[in-house]
Amino acid sequence: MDISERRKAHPEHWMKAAALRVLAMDAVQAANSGHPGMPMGMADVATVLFEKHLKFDASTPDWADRDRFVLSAGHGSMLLYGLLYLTGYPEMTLEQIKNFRQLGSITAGHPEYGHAPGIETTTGPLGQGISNAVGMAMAEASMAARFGRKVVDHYTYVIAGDGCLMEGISHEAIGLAGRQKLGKLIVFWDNNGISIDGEVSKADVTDQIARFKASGWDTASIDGHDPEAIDAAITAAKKTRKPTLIACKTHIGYGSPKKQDSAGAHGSPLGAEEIATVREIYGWSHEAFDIPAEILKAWRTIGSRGLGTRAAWEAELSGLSATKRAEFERVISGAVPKRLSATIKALKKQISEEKPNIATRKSSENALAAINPVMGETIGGSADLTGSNNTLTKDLGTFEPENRKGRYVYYGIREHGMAAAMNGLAVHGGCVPYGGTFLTFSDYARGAMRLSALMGIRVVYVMTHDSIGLGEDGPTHQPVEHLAALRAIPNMHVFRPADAVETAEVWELALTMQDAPSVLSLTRQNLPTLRTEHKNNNLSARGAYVMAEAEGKRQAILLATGSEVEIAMQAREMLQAEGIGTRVVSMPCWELFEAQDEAWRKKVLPAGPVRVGIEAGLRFGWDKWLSGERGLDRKAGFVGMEGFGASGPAPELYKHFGITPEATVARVKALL
Ligand SMILES: Cc1ncc(C[n+]2csc(CCOP(=O)(O)OP(=O)(O)O)c2C)c(N)n1
Ligand SMILES: [Mg+2]
Repeated sequence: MDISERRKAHPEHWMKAAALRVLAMDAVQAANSGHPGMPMGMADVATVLFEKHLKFDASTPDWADRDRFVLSAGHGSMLLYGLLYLTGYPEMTLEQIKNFRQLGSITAGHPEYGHAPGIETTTGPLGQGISNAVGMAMAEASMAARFGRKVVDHYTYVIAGDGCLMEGISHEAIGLAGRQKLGKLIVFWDNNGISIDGEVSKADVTDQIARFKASGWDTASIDGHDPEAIDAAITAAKKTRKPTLIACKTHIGYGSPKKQDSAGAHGSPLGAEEIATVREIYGWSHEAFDIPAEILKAWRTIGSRGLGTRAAWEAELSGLSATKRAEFERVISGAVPKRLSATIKALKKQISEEKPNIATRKSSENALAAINPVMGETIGGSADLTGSNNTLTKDLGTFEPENRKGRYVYYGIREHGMAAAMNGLAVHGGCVPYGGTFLTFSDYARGAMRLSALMGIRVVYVMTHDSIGLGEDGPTHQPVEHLAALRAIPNMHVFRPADAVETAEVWELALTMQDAPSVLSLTRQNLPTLRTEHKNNNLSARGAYVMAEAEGKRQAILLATGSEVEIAMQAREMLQAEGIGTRVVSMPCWELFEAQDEAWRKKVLPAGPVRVGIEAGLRFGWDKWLSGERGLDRKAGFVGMEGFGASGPAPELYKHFGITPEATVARVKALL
């Protein structure tokens, strides 16, 4: 069917979809940058979805029970901005559309979470959106089990491109979704056969339908420009108990004589002349950014279609018992329960009395055993290392199709998919995800971890086996550059607790700080309890603090994190015995220390003494604390790794690589 026939067959639909197409063409042209091809190709699918199926109310974008819509093919951002503007999301004004991709506008190059209501997650790095959506659908299922279908009953829709499906992360995501039978997850694949380098077939001949089927999905193949076929496919997909892939055969740059079906439509303006031609083909006679009243009205009617449903939903919410309703509102707001603080204090007190000699991964499990019963919104999990990451606590139950009340997810060996799903759980709201793997495999999750930080969302990465201290598994498994690499991500809190007390403290911080993700770097090897005197205050909250003060004249400061604080304490004993006054500073979180005022930082790191940093990782980044912050190059030293580790028992490795109290003492003395 050519365009003139399509226009005749569905004139009203055509004009609504044309509005989306024209806005995309014009905004990209005005910005002289952007991606018109994808919105022009997927406008029909988006129009039918919003008009006939999506449950939303543009006037109340944060309605907790709205359907989620994820534009995984984030380069097509103008499709999303156009939808939000046309349906009447208050913040998405025509002014913002005109300022597409300009500094300070909410219409960024790729959709950014937090810029405007209606942008459910940040997309652009291909494959992330579809993988976030898996987490959103999991959150929906979990919330429904906890609060009932009367208040939680929504779908998650995704538009994904060839790129999203080619990315490895999609394989992890669809495997997880298939296993979890996420029947309310519906993915539209913009099957246009084109990516930046030209025909997709140059690089990929995967039978996507067969791949999704093999992963436990339902599938459908439709003409992505036929509104009736789109409607029928969505109606069918909503009924099944499996997630559904709807392969939509489309034309990139639909209607552009020069660019349709070519990579030329992907990521550059069509040009004024071509745009004029396309307008004619569309039957669109209006100026740029001029949406005729009648068409805008039709779109606004779509935007307010959900008003009644939302009002009814609010009545349902009021019908919940007071306790349940308060709990629902609390978890949606993201606030931690009041009991959390007292729970952590009690745990800390118990630890300082019992003084266990345990790995911080075990301390983390103990902290979770206290936290999980008071925080019904935690959703734990691990990428097939449950017994090693110590992420499972009693009574969580397994999250699975037969038990949506379960709060523990077996993510499988899918670090990246796990991290992206956790992002989805977090942005959905009502869930606080944490998930484990070995610290060294943070590399495999990093793409999604960076987005947790960029979005500023509460996701807790439980990363155990955090140094050569893991021993015999050797250098493939021993992180050396990872702490530096994670600290390099803005807005990521990297916690490396020194003992069981600090571990309890950093868990409290990770759960309380709603606007940043956290990495908990935890040991495999046992560590003594260093904080033997109970303090109600969360000392880790300031990032670094004096763990042991110098006796006599303060000549040295040892700065250490995690397992190396014990080494610092032993080195201090030896130095004090020789009359060298030595302070030990524990630094469980650089980022929080950085955020303290100068007075605190100066108190912890005064000018003058020799400073030696101790961490079983690379020095990269440490000089900020050693020679910066009132320190001096000639008085700064570091005890740590200089390259990859080795396979062997942990105590021997520490000796072999010279991360010992003796080496620390020698370093201090050489600098005095
Ligand atoms: C992880 C990642 N790699 C590369 C890119 C750069 N990139 C943006 S769009 C694109 C091609 C996507 O092709 P497709 O999904 O088919 O989109 P279409 O051209 O059909 O709009 C690429 C490689 C990216 N955004 N993310
Ligand atoms: Mg494509």
